[in-house]
Amino acid sequence: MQKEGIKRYALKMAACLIGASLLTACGAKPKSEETQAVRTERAERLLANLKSQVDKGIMFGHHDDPMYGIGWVGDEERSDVKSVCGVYPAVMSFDLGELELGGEASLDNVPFARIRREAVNQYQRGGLVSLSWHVRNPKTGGTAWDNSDSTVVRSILPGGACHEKFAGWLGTLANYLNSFTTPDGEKIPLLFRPWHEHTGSWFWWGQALCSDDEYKALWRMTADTLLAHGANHLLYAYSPGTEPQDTTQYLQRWPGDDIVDVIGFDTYQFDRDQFLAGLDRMLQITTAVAQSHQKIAAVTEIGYESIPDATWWTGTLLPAVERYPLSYLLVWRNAHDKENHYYAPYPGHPSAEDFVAFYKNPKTLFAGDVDLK
Ligand code: BMA
Repeated sequence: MQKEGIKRYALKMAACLIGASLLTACGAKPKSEETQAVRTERAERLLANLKSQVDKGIMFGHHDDPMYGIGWVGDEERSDVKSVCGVYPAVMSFDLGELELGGEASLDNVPFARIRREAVNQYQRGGLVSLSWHVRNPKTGGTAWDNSDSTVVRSILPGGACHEKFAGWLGTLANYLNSFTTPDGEKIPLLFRPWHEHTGSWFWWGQALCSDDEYKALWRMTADTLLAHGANHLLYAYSPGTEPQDTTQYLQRWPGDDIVDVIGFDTYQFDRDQFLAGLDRMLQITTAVAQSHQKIAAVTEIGYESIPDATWWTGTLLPAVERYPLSYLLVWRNAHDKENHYYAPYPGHPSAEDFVAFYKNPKTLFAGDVDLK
């Protein structure tokens, strides 16, 4: 936690304690019921380890890595990355979209119980778990991509017509996150990456769909509500798309130094030259902001759909990122339910051999190379 964070929580704690002692004096509420106002030791340790890890190399990550891959779904102890190079990625991400609806499985049909189990496994092997949230549109009932109404963010902020409904969704989210525990009952630390790609306008929380202040208020409400529900084991990642041209634009909707721990961006290759130019600009921006705000820089999503370039890993990706102080880069999912929608190689894929060279490069880190516990 940064200084500002400590200050904020110290103030909160003082307010709680004063409130509690007054209430206790009237016999209304014992102190012990107050929300824990500081982050868990494990979360603080993860943050410190992520910071020191940056000098050692760049961790490789893959979305939904142990859940499914090309030609399989739901197997145990399987991963396309592991099948190609022998080990799991150092970072795994999962998506919580549709948790808010109260069902058993995510928008990509991954059971929430399995997400929790794999997250704990990944924590225990010393890796990092990141969670995104393609949350449905609370006003229209549409998906996260329903950008038909530009008043949704306003409507869920305090005083808005959908505030109570959305606060309920945050409560559901907090309860679920609070259940990510080790067998001895300790909550595992998690990197939460909400409200991503907000510099584009394809999600209901995007650039053209809310004001700067509304977006920032959305973040604060999210972090405060989760904490009020006891979710004190989270680090937070801020990840716009590649729209920002400079650090000022990157920080236009910055939620605050006291909330954010990891800063990054999401980018995908279509045209190689354009991709490399945008990637380099975003790396310069994020690593500069990371340094001036004492945050951790990462490429929160990256990839080249179906990797139609046999030497992409060591010929394009690695040379583009290796000179930057980055915590990790993460490629998106190997979908089993969408044709040619995959971002990591699988055995027999034309780029598999090059991926092994990427894995062997001392600059890249996989599970086994790191222990963030
Ligand atoms: C997108 C695609 C979708 C998926 C969504 C959330 O980029 O992969 O198929 O539903 O992410 O995981």
